[in-house]
Amino acid sequence: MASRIYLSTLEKRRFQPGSVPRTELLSPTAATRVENSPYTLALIRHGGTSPAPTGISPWIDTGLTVLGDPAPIQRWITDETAEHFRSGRFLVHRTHNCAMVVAAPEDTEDAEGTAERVYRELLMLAAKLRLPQILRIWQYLPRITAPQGSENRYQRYCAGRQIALAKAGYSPRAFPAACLLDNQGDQLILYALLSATPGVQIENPRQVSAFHYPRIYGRVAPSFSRALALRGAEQSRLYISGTASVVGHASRHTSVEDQIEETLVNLELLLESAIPYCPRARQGLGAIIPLKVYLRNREDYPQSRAQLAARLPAEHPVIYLKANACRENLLVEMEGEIG
Ligand code: 3EB
Repeated sequence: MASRIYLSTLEKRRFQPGSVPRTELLSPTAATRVENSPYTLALIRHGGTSPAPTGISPWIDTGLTVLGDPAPIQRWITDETAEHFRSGRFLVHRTHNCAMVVAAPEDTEDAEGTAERVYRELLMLAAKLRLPQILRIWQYLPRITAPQGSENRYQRYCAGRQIALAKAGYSPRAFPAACLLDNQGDQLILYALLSATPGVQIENPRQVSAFHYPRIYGRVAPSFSRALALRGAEQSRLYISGTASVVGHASRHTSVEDQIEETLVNLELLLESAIPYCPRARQGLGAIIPLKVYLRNREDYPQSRAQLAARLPAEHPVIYLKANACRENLLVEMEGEIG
């Protein structure tokens, strides 16, 4: 059989470097219309009931409670055909250059063991898919601040996560952008964006890198980057970690108003640091679509909404979710991407 010399148009597109997904916001009805599109990588839904992925479909349910208006669906779109299949505990949505993978393992009393196992499986899957870079990870852990021994579950989770990453030889310079909050359910919900090419780590000059936090917050520091930038063929993306009212390494302020203001200062400075790698970061907070805001107390929603409306462009899409951050004194956390 003659060897193939020419690449088809589809193959050429597949081998174009830096093909990364972008996102758009859709109504639930519009999202249902594109669930079978070959270019739909994943559909992220908040406020749904069943977080466990059952059949093979692009839907990813966070199971989190939405505050205020129903949240739009965030569609991750690729310019290559996406495939959807199961691999072990994970549901995989992939193209040649990237994947969104999701798992909802049963939570155990031992958050360290849970984290070590799921990260080990995630890293093995990433290697198998030849998409070794974890760019972004979303993690929702039940009872995040409940005690476990002399520590709490978040601190144990940090230990398990670090053990698995270190065993795989994962460099702190490549730590994913992450968020880690609680959910009201009994499963850890974890989904991650994997890539063939590494991102550029962006840290925040007014915050100590999380992986250098002192031991007062736990025996093992959290393994995440403040943000990762990924150079695309046409446009760069920025994946922004959960950002809170943390200055240096300490939580600041007791009121939600002040925490929101401090969080926005953190986000703005992080974006400024990212401009060389993602020019759209110059547009500031308005470039983060949607901005996701996690609130510890649902009573803080009206105040938060009014405060953010004054700081964002008119009609800017913000999704408010009820979730507890990993430190009890943090009332708010925000994340998103420049997709
Ligand atoms: C902070 O700045 C807030 O452990 O994966 C934010 C994002 C936070 C991710 C994680 C923790 C994590 O430390 C908490």
